[in-house]
Amino acid sequence: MQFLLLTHNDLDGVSCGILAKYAFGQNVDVRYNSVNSLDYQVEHFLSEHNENIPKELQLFITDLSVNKENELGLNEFAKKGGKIQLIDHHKTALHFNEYNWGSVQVEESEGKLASATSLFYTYLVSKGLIEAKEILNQYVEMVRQYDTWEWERNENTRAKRLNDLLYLQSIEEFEESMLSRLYNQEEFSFSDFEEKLLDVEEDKTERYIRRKKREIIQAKVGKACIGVVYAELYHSELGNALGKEYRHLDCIAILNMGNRKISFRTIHDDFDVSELAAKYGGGGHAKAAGCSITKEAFKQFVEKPFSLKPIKQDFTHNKMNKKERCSHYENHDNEQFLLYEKEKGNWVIEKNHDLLKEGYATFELAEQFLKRSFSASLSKDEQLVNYLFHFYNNEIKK
Ligand SMILES: [Mn+2]
Repeated sequence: MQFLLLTHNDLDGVSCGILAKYAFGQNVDVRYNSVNSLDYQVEHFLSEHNENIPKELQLFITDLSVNKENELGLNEFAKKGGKIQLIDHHKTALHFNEYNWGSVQVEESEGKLASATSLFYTYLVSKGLIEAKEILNQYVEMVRQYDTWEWERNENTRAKRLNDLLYLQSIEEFEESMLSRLYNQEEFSFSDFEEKLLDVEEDKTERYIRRKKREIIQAKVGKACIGVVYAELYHSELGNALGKEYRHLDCIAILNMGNRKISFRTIHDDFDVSELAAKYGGGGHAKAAGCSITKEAFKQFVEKPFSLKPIKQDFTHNKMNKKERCSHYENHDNEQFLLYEKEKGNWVIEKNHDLLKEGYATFELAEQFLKRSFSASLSKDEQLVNYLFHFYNNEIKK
């Protein structure tokens, strides 16, 4: 039997490739695809094998799913006796479960999210194509934790490092070094040289992210409040770090002018970036999506925000002007704000000494409004003191 695996080109997808090579050796041909190139590959496969259904070829598709046309084409292929197995864990692919060749599972068991690699591993073991062992379990679990972001909650930096290691070399090099580990070691480990490389890489990423925190621009796009930043590297780390630094933003739009693409990332459950991307002809998932820089996208994300100044970061070294107290904020237009709890459970905002009408139940809600509406940030201690003196002097004059 010959095998063909079409899979994603990220860590989860590549690890499916590694498992396939581990199981099938020379008998498998693995092709790594971006989200967009898979349909082209499948189309090609179907047109190639349409007349003559190969009996000795099994097609696997992992970590990605195909468009409607290919879905129907693959089903025809399967009906005529073609061997296909699609394994995915994305919510958007659940309808493939209708077919006996589709297997899509978002969770492995209750509360434990699945990844394509973990599902593919379970599949291979259940079919007797791989014998489960400790290092494979460890490897698959790292990939699963990375792909589902569980590594962050568990502080599983090994999972993060595994992903970093993939991007420090070519997929082929990564494949080879992982395979030899999986064959020959009992337990998973990085070499000293890899650890050193990863340390250097981590420092570099941190510096890059710090710089981007100072470059990000706040833009209104429709009702959404979006952070716009230019970056070619580290999109998922950036989306996560910037989202957490500027929680008042609905999402982060990362622009890569080189390939004319925008990546959207959000850390919020109540904002769906795939809907936003769809408005510009793109797509993706609720927390990560993308589109091309079309004319309309260019207008919204490049032209309009271009003249704006970057978001001011909150000043963090204060002794007096701290959050959740009587806090002073200011913006690029020199507007001054004072945020304080007027009565229990009623946080209010003064703008240039005038009280704004609206009150808020919590500090967070008030601050969110302030940041979204006025792009203000926490100022230095002396600004708070000046503001209060100004108020005091005016009171005396009265
Ligand atoms: Mn995946």
